[in-house]
Amino acid sequence: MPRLPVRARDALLAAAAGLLGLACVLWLSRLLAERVLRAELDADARTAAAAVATLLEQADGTLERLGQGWGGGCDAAVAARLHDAALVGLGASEALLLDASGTAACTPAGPLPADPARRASRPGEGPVVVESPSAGIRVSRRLPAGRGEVTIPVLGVARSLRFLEGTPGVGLRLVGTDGRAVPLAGTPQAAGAARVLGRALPRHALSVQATASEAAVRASRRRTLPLGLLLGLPSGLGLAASVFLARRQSLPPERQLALALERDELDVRYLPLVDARTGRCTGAEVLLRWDHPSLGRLRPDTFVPLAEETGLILPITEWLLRRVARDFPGALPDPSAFHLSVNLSAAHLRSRGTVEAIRRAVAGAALSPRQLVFEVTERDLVEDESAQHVLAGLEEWGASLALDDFGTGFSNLSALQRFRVEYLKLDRSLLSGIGRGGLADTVLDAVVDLASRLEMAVVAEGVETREQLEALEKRGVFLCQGWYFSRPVPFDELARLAARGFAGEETSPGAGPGAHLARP
Ligand code: G
Ligand code: G
Ligand code: MN
Repeated sequence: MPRLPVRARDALLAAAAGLLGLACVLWLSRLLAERVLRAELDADARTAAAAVATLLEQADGTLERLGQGWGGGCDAAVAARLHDAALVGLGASEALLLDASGTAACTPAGPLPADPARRASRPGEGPVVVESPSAGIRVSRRLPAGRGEVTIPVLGVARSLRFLEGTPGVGLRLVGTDGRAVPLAGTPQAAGAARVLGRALPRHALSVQATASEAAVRASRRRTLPLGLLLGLPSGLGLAASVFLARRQSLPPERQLALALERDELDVRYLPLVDARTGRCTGAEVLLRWDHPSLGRLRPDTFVPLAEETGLILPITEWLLRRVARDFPGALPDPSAFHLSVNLSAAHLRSRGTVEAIRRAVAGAALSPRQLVFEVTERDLVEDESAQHVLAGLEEWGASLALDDFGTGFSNLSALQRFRVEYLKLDRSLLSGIGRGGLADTVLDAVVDLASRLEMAVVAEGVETREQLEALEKRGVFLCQGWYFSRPVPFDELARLAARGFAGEETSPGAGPGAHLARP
């Protein structure tokens, strides 16, 4: 039997589709992580900007009050004012008053010596931020009429932004118009941040930026990863399964048939053969069925031609015989007198290994070759060497031969003389117009006459009505199969029918033929 496993290409395609599905969902979870992180940074920046704006406004007010009425110099009264304004107003212990030259300064503790370097570092007009890691942010204000400048540190900013300290890798900074950045809280991003979200202060030329490091970005992705996997794995698996099934469905029919054999999708039904004289079921014809995964139960005329064309009919018939050998004898009342007929095709007659394969398939079974009938159609009964070999081999083994579909093709009568054919099976088309005194009756007469002259037992196929049965009986044809008696049935049903028999009306009214049409 040919071994036809799942095509590697289908499996690979399905796996690729599954991975693609998983990747898409993971990518979406990554997008989600990015959005969440950005929303968090934006909220941080907004909160911090509001806090910084409030502090700067307070500082502006304080600076204004300090500057008013200062005429230069740094006596005890000025220092005390500076101390009160800074400390009381802003909680800042450091505050600085610079004179017009910008060098001499006054602190809450008293005068500072002139320092040219200090002047050089003075920024321009208006409230500004000076970078000063120890003191934090400084706010400065120029005094009117060039009297000098007042500057104080804005403390408390970092204190009010403590909320950020729990998030590693996330930091806040204040950025001036010159682009210089002062760290406010959290983790300062020294070597450039992976994500930056800024918020401008409404009344100062400053903005607050919330930053996240690469590590923080990764941590955020890690948070959405379980969700991504939870959704992505089933989606990926589902996608892989659908692709695999779609590939299976789109397989060429001959591959589907080969897989059917491998996957046990084939089944058999038994069509009872009845002797109308006694009503006894003396045998049955084995018929194939295919439970196709998407098309449902198929009858053999839809796939047997394909099986014959591709040569798959050989392994299929071997399977069928193994199945018959397994079913037999079941609960048959008289197994040794029972005949089972199996259809052979032209491919069987062409293959020299047929007899050996058949013998192997039923070896060890309770079925003897005498109980087997092999059906061959007229068309296939050609006089070539291998057909002769096969038919002679079957005969030698002890099996019988039936000529199927008789009356449909051109009968190769010379072939009939060469082979020992026990049965002629009248094709069911011969019965269709019967009993109306037309040509159909004449043809049936001639065929039955020919069969009896050839000294073969005649079997009528496709007996559906009482009229057909009577027409056959009138001509001496008693072996019948057809829906009048029974549809093809599973083996246990066959055994039941054989035990009960098909009694005629005269012996058992009501329970006779046709009263028990079994499912096909
Ligand atoms: O059961 P149904 O009427 O569908 O059968 C249709 C045809 O399929 C019949 O002509 C019958 O001979 C053929 N068939 C059924 N089973 C087999 C089989 O096992 N081998 C071959 N070669 N033909 C079969
Ligand atoms: O071709 P072959 O003789 O192998 O096939 C016989 C087929 O005829 C079977 O598939 C069977 O299902 C079908 N058959 C059997 N009895 C009847 C019947 O009474 N009417 C019709 N229409 N088909 C039948
Ligand atoms: Mn047949």
